[in-house]
Amino acid sequence: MNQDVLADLSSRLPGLRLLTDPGDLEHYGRDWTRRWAPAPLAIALPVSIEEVQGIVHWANERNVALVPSGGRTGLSGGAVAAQGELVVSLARMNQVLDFNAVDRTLTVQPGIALEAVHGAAREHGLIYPVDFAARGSCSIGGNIATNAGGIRVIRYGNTREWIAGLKVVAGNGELLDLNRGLIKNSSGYDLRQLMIGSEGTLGIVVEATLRLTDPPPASQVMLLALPDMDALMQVFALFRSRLSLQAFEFFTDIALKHVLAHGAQRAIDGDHPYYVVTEFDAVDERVQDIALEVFEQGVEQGWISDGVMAQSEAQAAALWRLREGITESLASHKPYKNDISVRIGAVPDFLQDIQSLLAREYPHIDVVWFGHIGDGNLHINVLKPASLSDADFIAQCEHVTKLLAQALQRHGGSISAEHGIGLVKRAYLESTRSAAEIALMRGVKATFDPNGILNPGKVFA
Ligand code: 2HG
Ligand code: ZN
Repeated sequence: MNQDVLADLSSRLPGLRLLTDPGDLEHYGRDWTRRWAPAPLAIALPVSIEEVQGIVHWANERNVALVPSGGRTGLSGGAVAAQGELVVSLARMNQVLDFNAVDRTLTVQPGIALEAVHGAAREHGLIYPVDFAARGSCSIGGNIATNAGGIRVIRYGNTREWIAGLKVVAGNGELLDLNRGLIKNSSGYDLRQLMIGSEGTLGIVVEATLRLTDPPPASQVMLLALPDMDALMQVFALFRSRLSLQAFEFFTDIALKHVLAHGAQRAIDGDHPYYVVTEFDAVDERVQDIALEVFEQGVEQGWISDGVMAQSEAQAAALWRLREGITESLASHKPYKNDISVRIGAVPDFLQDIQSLLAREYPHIDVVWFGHIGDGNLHINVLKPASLSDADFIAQCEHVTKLLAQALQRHGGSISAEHGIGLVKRAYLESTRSAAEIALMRGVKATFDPNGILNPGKVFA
């Protein structure tokens, strides 16, 4: 049966590369979540927009579900193919197509890695400023599909700020050329923005024109140790009032324990419950003095217990590793991940609320807190104890996530700040989106993908 379907696809698109080896099905059938057993029909590796269109037209006619696939570093199951879907990997469409010096844009294919985009921008003396730890493995198409955020959002915003144009094959097979690099365009609905963050449920990104910008001035990186969670936002307000921040990230002592066990270097002695890595513009010596002044002020107020300022690029990288290495250092513990956000102003009350909730609900389980606290975005990784089965552990975490979702509703937050809804957060979409909004979203889905072939089951059931 599967053979017949694939033979049909091959006769329709004779040049299309298809993979069906069990190892490939396993590799391309999952993302960084490990909850679902991969079971795709096959993997298609198109090399052109025409081939992508051909696949989508064929899938509509034959009623075959498609899972668009980038670097599969996602954490919400958005790229999982566990139901006999055809995975459409954009891995072979990974070239830089154009650089426009006047527009300051870079046009790329969707399968290019974020790190390669960074490199291409740098070759022209510019930067593409969205950045995060998975930069080497994730693809720009996947970044666009989730409106990826990362560690520089505080300065530069999310992916959506940097997409000047998008070519997309919609669920009905039509090729849309959206916004075409325009800075100003008030001619109707902005379908480009609708595509960004749609998790492969409305269309497949086949080309993107990225906005580039000037590199930031020289910067300074500091690691701070804090005595309690309340101090986090106090220190943030203090640093932001005097310094021009490029990043403000936090993590807890448990995160530090794991990242150190994974090879990172300790930078501050002693036991401290909370840490902050911050980076700020440091154009001249004066900024160093201001940073020290601000640091002293924080110490006097009792908000900062210790700190270190990087003395070299290597030391700055070592400090960043303490934050950026967390996800990898936790992977073997099969963490259950929450990726939540509230307005920056709501963070202190929200933290109070959920701190007691999590302490009560996970009394004997390690809960690792970290994330982009300067954006109001918190990552909570709950580590599976060896004594619990996968199923029991997930059931317990789902129960707590329901309570967390209620807290988010009370505080006006979001159940997914930057990782997307995918399969993992689907049951909680109603907690932070109204019934009216969801009904409109379903309508949008039906318009772009009338036969429901694009990433079915993701975002909505
Ligand atoms: C990060 O900020 C990523 O490091 C991953 O968004 C977060 O592993 C996580 O929960
Ligand atoms: Zn993050």
